[in-house]
Order: sequence, then structure tokens, then C-alpha cells
Amino acid sequence: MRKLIAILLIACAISSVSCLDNGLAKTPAMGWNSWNHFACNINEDLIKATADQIVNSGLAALGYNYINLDDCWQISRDADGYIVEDKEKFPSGIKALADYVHSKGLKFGLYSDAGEFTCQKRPGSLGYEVKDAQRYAEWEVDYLKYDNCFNKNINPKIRYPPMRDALNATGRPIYFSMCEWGQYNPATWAPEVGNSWRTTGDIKDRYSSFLSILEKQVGLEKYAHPGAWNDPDMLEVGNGGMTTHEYEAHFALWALLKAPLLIGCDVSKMSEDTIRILTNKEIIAINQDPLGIQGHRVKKSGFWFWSWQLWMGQLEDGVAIILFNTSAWERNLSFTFKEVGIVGPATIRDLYQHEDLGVFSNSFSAIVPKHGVVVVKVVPV
Ligand SMILES: *[C@@H]1O[C@H](CO)[C@@H](O)[C@H](O)[C@H]1NC(C)=O
Ligand SMILES: *[C@@H]1O[C@H](CO)[C@@H](O)[C@H](O)[C@H]1NC(C)=O
Ligand SMILES: CC(=O)N[C@H]1CO[C@H](CO)[C@@H](O)[C@@H]1O
Repeated sequence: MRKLIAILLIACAISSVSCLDNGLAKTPAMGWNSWNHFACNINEDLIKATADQIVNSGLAALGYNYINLDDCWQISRDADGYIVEDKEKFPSGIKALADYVHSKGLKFGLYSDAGEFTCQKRPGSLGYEVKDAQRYAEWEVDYLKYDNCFNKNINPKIRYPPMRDALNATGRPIYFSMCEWGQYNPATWAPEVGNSWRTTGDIKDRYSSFLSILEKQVGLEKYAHPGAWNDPDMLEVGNGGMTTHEYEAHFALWALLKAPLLIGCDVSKMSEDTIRILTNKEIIAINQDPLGIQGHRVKKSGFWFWSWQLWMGQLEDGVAIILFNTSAWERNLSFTFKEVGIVGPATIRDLYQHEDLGVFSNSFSAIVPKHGVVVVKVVPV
């Protein structure tokens, strides 16, 4: 993997191909984004209150440091073609809001679109990449999510690199989050363009949506590396459409996939379970492991209402294993050390129960709730 990255970087240096090298996202980004809960209903008071709450709830200290506005902050362009914010919703302006977020020790993100309009029909950046990037840099923006609506059927391989280059030309390191919905197999080309790329269409706050997005991540693990990550879309944990077990599974699997962990709920109204899931340090540590190796599915077994999946991910100091029960009942699931390439004996720790389970020699089994997970860390002794 390291060799592959080295070869890629050399290829970028000696050919006319340019590569993304902004020094960001050595581990997946963590933070909050407005879309999944608030959609277009955003304003400066909401964003300020969210920034306050991310700090006060302890989420910031755990690494959730990007506060990202999604669509609907912008309204028009001025006579010189520069983007103008919606002054009704952001009367103090985006720069003042960015300053506020920075004053909390957090980072600030905006949204635009590689098309004529954004998905909510605000001005898009196609043809305005340089002016928009200049404005973002003046406002001290740290992160840009770049969507795919109203794209005039122009290939994303043509539409996305100009914004990468415009951001680079500002001299300010700005995380570039590509959102072309997985349409042109972005994993195969986007690592040279963005810090992350969406692999599918939008997530919905439903178990079936989470499951179908998860299915589409299989095989993409080989394309991710520090600085460049697959993005299965933002978190729905805390939005109410899934059970607690389903949210535990969603969070743990997204962590293992090295997904950007962007909270998508109203952080002023988090339940105890939502807080418990989002603040699970041991699951976050899987996501932020310094090796940056995306986990993968070892097997999928059984048929739909009697199925389950075994996932694993290499960590710097062990292996993370997820037993995911996709069947309609509680099940006793197990894995052998052989099938995950572990030579025992090894200690096993349950990362949701926060409990050392002991030393095991050949295999491990656990009772897993319907649609839930058991997540363990295995460390050979
Ligand atoms: C711009 O790109 C160059 C070459 O890839 C890189 O060395 C530099 O750090 C980049 N600057 C920013 C601000 O992203
Ligand atoms: C689960 O199955 C394993 C064998 O795969 C067995 O050893 C273990 O006792 C079972 N656990 C429970 C709680 O039934
Ligand atoms: C421990 C646990 O959550 N068990 C659940 C497993 O799934 C069955 C069937 O849905 C539930 O009845 C259990 O409560």
C-alpha cells in the first residue's frame, strides 16, 4: 500500500497529471454537517449553537472538529461574479460565522456544486471555481463539500479537478470533499482529486439505506489511503429512523470503512444512546488508526432473513472484527482466527461493552442482536 502511494506520487510529479497534495486528512475527517437533519433550514444561530454544543458535549475533544454547512447558505452572485451569502439567514455574513467557529477551536466548512446550480438551485461553481475558491480562502474556510447537481452531463473527471486546482492556488489548505454520488467509479480516479469521494447516492435514515450503501463499499478498500478516503455518506445516528442496534452497526461499520465521521443529527437533542454511540472512543480509534487501512468484508453468510456478515480491519496494534447480524433474529455468531488471519492465542476486547473478554486460542463467538453488531479488538499475545 505504501509503495502504491509512493508510485502514485512519483507518477503525479513526472507526468502532466496533477495530484491532490494539501497535507490534509491523514486520518478521516470528523465533525458535523447540517444536511441530514436540517436540510435547507439553516441559519447562523443554529450553526453557532451547534459549534457551542459540539464543544460542550465533549464531541470536539474526541476529534469532531469540522462544522460544515451544507446547501442553502448562498443566494446569488455579485456584479463581479463572486458568491453572495443569504443575508436573511446569515445576517452577520459567512466570514463572521467562520470566525466564530474558529474561536471555538473548530474548523469551518462550506458546500458548493460542480454544476450550474446546487441541488437546491443556488448558484453552482461550474465556471466560477477560481472566484469561489478565492472567496472561501478569504473567509478562512477549511473544508468544501462539492456536489453534483445540474452538471450539464459533463464528465466529473472534467468538472472536479478545476476546483481542486483553484483551492490549491489560494495557498490555503482546504479539505476537498467530492460528492459525485459514485457515478463514474470515483475510487479509481478521485484519490488524485479529493480528500474523499462519495461512493453512492445520499444516505437515508433507514436500515435498508444503510445496508444497501454498505453493500456498495465491498471491494473499494484498496483505493483508500491517508489523505484520500471512500465516503459512504454522513452519519444518521441520532435522527430517529433506525433502532439503537442499527445505529451501533452503522457507526461501527462506517468507522471500519474509514469513512469521514460527520455527525448528521441535532446535537442539542441527543439521547443517551446517541451520545454513547458517537462518543465511543474505542470505535473512533478504529476510524482514526494511524495506519489508515480501510477494513473489508471477510464473508457474507446465509440468506436474507438468516444472513450475517464478518468484517475486519487491520489496526496499528491489533485487528478490529465486526460481527454484523443482518438476520431477523438474535444470533450466536462466530469467527475462526484462521479466517481473519490471526495466529492465537490473542486477547479479545468488546468495544461497545468496554470489556476485556479474555484470551482465546482459535475462535470467538458472541450473541449478536438483530441488525446489530458485536465489535471486538483482537490482539495476539
Ligand atoms: C498545492 O499543490 C502543491 C503540489 O501538489 C502542493 O505541494 C501544495 O502543498 C498544495 N498547496 C495547497 C495549499 O494545497
Ligand atoms: C455459540 O456457539 C458456539 C459454537 O460456535 C458455542 O461454543 C457457544 O457456547 C455458543 N454460545 C451460546 C451463548 O450459546
Ligand atoms: C440482545 C438483543 O438485542 N437481542 C435482540 C435480538 O433480536 C431479537 C429479534 O429482533 C430481539 O427480540 C432481541 O431483543
